[in-house]
Amino acid sequence: MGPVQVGVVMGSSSDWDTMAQATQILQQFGIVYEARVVSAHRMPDDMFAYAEAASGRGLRAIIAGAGGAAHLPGMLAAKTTVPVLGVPVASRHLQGVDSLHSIVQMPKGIPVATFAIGAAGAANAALFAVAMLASTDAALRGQLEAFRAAQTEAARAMALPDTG
Ligand code: RP5
Repeated sequence: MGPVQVGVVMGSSSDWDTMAQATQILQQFGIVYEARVVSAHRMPDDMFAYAEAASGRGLRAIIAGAGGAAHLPGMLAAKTTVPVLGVPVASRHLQGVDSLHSIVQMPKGIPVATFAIGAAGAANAALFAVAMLASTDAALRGQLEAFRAAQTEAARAMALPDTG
């Protein structure tokens, strides 16, 4: 196994069910990743240390998921030039709209690529990271094309109930 290419971080273990959708995709494509809890408000020093070390450790992307006042992706992005892909996790009271707005509304100058709320966003963030890595890896690009082709075939094979 080579060096870690993608970091998957989240604000709490309660985000794991959502963020596991990202790690499953990375596993499927054979990407070397790590998954960690790095809470922005409960462990801010650890969060900054993680971001500051990311480039030197060779990380090519950081997928960061958080819910509520979801400042984790933006604060990571403030401390590293490694691309940060933000995943809004569904929250208890506002169903993740708060998370989405917290992540997507970055002021000009520090970008966070923001994905859909919840499981689809986590999976798509991982697929986006795969696409980024595939831009310099022909074998991985082939894997991504095969994934898309299989998805197309599955959609073509979809059957609907007989409605007469
Ligand atoms: C955020 O607060 C986490 O990302 C999580 O989505 C949310 C709730 O965390 P817990 O109270 O479940 O630990 O920091």
